[in-house]
Amino acid sequence: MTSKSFTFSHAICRKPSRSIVDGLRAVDTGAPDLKVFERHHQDYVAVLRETGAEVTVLDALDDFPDSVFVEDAALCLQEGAVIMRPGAPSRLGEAAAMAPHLDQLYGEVLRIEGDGFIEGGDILTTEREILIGLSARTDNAGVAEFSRLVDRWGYTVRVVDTPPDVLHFKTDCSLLDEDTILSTKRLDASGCFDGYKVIHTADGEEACANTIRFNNLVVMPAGFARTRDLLVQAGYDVREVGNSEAAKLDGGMSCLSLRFSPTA
Ligand code: CIR
Repeated sequence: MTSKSFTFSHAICRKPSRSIVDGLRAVDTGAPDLKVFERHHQDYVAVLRETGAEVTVLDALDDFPDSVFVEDAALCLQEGAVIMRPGAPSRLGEAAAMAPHLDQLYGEVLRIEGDGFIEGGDILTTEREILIGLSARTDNAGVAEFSRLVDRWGYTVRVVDTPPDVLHFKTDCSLLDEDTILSTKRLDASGCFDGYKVIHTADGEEACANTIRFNNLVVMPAGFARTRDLLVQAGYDVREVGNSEAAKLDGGMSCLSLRFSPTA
C-alpha cells in the first residue's frame, strides 16, 4: 500500500491579510485578531517544515479576505492539480490567483471551467478513492466536471453528503493514515466511511475534526485534549497549533495549506 495521500514533499500557504476581519463566517463570534492569526499561521508553517517539506508562503491578498484558506482554491494530486471554482462569490477570484503558482510546479494543471462549483474543503483524498461532499459550496455540476478531469489519472470519485449546517465535508473529518479517518459521530453516522477504520472526535470536541496528516505528523487545533489523547493513544505523533482566529471564520487545519508531491 502506498501513502501518497498523506506523504508530501511540498505545501503552499498564504499569509492572512488585513482584510481577514471581513472573512466569511456562519455565525459571527467576533472579528479575528490579525496579529494572533499571524502567530498561529507561523506556528502552522513551522510544523509543516518540521517534517522536511518545502513550504512556500505566498503574500497576503487584501482583495480576498478568505484567501488564507488556500485549500479551497485547488486540489493537488501527484499527477497534476485542478483549479477549483469556489461556490462563495467573494472567493471565486482566489482560484485564478493560485493557478500560476501551481503552473510552476506541475506539468499538468487543469481547471474547472463550467457552471458548477467545487471547493477543496469538500474533497477528502484517501489512498483508495476521492470522497467529495456536496455542500452549500460544492454542487453536482462541479463534482461531475472534477470527476471527468481526474478520471484520466485513474482516480475513483465517490459523492457523499456533508451534514446540514456544516461548511465543508472536511470540516467534520480528516485522513489519519491509509485506512483510518478521524470523524465526528454525526458524519460517520451517514455510513460514508464504511470499510475504513474510524476514530471519533470526543463528544463536545467536534470542532477539531478538521486536522491534517502531514508526513509523520497529525496536526490538530489546540484545545481539544480528549481527542488529542485518543490520537496519541492510537499511536499518532500529534502537534497542536492555535486555531482560535481561523475558527472564527470556520477554518481549521486543512484549509490553511495545499499539500502535494508533484511528480510531473
Ligand atoms: C469560508 O467560509 O469560505 C472561510 N471563511 C473558511 C474556509 C475554510 N476552508 C476549509 O474548510 N477548507
